[in-house]
Amino acid sequence: MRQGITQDPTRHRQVAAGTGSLHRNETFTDVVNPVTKIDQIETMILDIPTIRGHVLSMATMRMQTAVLVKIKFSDGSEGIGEGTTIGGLSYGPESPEGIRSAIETYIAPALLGRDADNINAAIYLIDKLVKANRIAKTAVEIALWDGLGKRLGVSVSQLFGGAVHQKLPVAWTLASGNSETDIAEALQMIETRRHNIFKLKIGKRSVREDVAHVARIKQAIGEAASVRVDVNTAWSLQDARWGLKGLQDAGCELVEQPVPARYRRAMAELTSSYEIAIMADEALNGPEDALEVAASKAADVFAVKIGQSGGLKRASEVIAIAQAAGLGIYGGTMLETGLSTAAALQLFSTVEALQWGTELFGPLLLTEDILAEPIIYRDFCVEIPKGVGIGAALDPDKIAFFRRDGGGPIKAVAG
Ligand code: MUC
Ligand code: MG
Repeated sequence: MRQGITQDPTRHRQVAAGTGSLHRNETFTDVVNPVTKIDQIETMILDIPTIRGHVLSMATMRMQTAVLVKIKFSDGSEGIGEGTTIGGLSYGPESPEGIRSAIETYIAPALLGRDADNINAAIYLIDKLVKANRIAKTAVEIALWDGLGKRLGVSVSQLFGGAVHQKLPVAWTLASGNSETDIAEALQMIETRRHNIFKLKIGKRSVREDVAHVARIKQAIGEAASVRVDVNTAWSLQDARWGLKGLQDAGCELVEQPVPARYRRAMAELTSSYEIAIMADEALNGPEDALEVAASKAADVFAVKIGQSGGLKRASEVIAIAQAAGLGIYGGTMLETGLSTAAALQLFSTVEALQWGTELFGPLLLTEDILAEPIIYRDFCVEIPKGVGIGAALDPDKIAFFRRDGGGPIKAVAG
């Protein structure tokens, strides 16, 4: 345990509520209605095995690593958050270790002693002090929303204006690396009514082999389910022209991020040249990217990820840009545990039209989820967790079991 990250004492003052006497610099409002402060921020890394190898173009996952954040507030309330990426540093610019370090070293010290109820003030402060590091910011922001919801006795969806869905369609990713295994998995998911939307991970093999793999799976499942693919940036524009032509003919309905994130002109060419929908994922890092992608017509659909967007508030801004531009919306995932999945569901439940559904299946890819009450998946949908805050509580035994360091959280504590 590391302690001793202290805060400016002028910002943090214990108010003796109810004593009837005002301390120096205290106002009557402080005493009657004491401000809840951010008292302690704790981080930890969990390593949780996946149920099978998850083969993506840039990495094969056998383990998912999540960074958890617990915030304790001065009134005794708590909030929990998560920041998770995929495949170490192979998916994006933040690693689990970097996420934890950004929180401990820069974000937590700036927030200690601040007003816990003013999440906008916290977001603006951190954006000023910390550039990029969107997943780290997301983990902390989720914990702030969770704490606020719990103190007010409402769900985070309520804080975002209210849920308009109780459940949402949820896709499953077929990524065993083997067509026959993928077909068996898909048929079982359809049979048990768990999923009827499948996203296939491609981009590791040649374009020709990938198109054949997709065609085989689509043929095997027929009209019982829809098929989409995610190339995770693996193709050149030339590859993508052949790939899209073949995928379209195979009955695939959407291609996610076929070319690298910065190839906006290539994305625009593909979007205007084929009927098959083009979805932006890695290209969308917050509202500024969203505006650029929309303005340059470089996608038909946005995969909105709360972590990649920089938090729930920034994700809601990405959603607003998609809505204003008339683009489709898809609730994306970084294959997070139930914690961040619950937070994302709170936000997506407030969005009227999610034309492409969601892929918020992260907990199902893990050998065990870390929530006391698992998120419910049935009838091809995921249910929005009920309860206050993000609607999720951690299972302490599972946290203890999957912690990378086996104990001793690193804590920043208000002095
Ligand atoms: C991604 O790139 O979209 C989402 C589902 C899945 O299997 O991988 C992720 C990442
Ligand atoms: Mg993707």
